[in-house]
Amino acid sequence: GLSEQEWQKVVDIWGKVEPDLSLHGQEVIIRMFQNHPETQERFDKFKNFKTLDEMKSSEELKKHGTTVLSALGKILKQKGSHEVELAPLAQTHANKHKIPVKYLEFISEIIIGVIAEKHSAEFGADCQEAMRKALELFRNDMASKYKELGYQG
Ligand code: HKL
Repeated sequence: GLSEQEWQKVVDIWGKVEPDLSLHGQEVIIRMFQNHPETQERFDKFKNFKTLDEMKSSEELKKHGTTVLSALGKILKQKGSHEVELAPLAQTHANKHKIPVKYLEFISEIIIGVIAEKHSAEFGADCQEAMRKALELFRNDMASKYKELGYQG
């Protein structure tokens, strides 16, 4: 797990992300689609976007990005005691969307990259390390739930 100090770093940096959640969210989704095109295929409403312009001008994409980061923020703020928040998310991502853990790894690295770009001064090596650990814990717990639900992920 993470130490209290590490959780504090995670929660603090998230405090810098939150005022501009939709901008961060939009960036995360677009970058995930560009770096891992197979992820775009998973969304009926986005899979036909071809250009960066199309992605950038989609209010729906922006809204999705905002919802994803908002859900993630709620989880991170639980500092590991996220069972209640995580369970329904694992349920839909296993049974309905069938999202492999590998894709959760993709989005985790992209989230770290986007924060690093937008908040370089506040997101030093130790803070990045704490965030990486928090996202690893999130993924591990998603993976355990996946297995309970019979999805190998
Ligand atoms: N999704 C998340 C979080 C993540 C940081 C990791 C998260 C948090 N999702 O149709 C839907 C699809 C969703 C959602 C509705 C869909 C397809 C999908 N998601 C795919 C992914 C991928 C693969 C491209 C990845 C890596 C990923 C990661 C949160 Fe995800 N997602 C939703 C959500 C929420 C906003 C909704 C589901 C709402 C829900 O299940 O409530 C219990």
